[in-house]
Amino acid sequence: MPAIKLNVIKPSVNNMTARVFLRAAKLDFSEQDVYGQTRTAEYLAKAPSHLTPMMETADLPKGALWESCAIMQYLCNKHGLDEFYPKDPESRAMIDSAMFYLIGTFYPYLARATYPALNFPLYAGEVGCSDADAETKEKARRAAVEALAEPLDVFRTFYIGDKPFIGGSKPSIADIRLAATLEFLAAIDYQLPDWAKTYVANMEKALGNAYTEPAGDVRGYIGYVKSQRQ
Ligand SMILES: N[C@@H](CCC(=O)N[C@@H](CS)C(=O)NCC(=O)O)C(=O)O
Repeated sequence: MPAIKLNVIKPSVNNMTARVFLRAAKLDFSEQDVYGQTRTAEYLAKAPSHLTPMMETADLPKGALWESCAIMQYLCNKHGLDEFYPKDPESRAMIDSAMFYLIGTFYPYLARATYPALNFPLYAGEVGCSDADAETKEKARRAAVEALAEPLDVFRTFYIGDKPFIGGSKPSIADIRLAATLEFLAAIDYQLPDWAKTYVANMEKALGNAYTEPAGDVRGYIGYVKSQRQ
């Protein structure tokens, strides 16, 4: 029985992040599909956040860890995976900054822009989750779509620069987080700039099936929701 169990919801890019990482890092793990089970008493007893991805391992003080980036950081620290998460403080600071910027700034816009098309619930307090009419909700969604371009370009100009990846010549955990996130934009036929298309293609090429297999679940789900729309 592997020491690591990853609880996942397969259509999610937050989950895709951890799923790609565990495969790319060649760690021994098992995967449990918990779609529809995150609010059961059994799951909540382990993870009161009811979130996925959620990793279980006896090594952790509470046996459980959620937040995709924290899972990757922990596993890199635990297994000395410096190629994904450099130890040098300055290089590591750039990886951490890229991941926090993604989770704190880019992802909220992306969720508001794509979740309605994906049939995912929006967060309480958002226009899209309110009793506003459909036109008002769509106006708010379009504002989120518009807002994506600026932080997306910051990944190009600041974090990636003239290197192929945020991590340099090889993908880092921040690259896994960014590439997985960009997959959701297909749900709204967002016109990714050419550099971003090349970047995602290079990620898939560099990581091979470790990327393609979990990406297949996200892409399959997007294909399904799009087919339901027609
Ligand atoms: N910032 C978190 C986001 C996690 C998250 O929002 N997970 C969603 C799926 S996309 C979830 O598990 N929702 C199930 C629920 O809340 O019951 C991460 O990167 O892991």
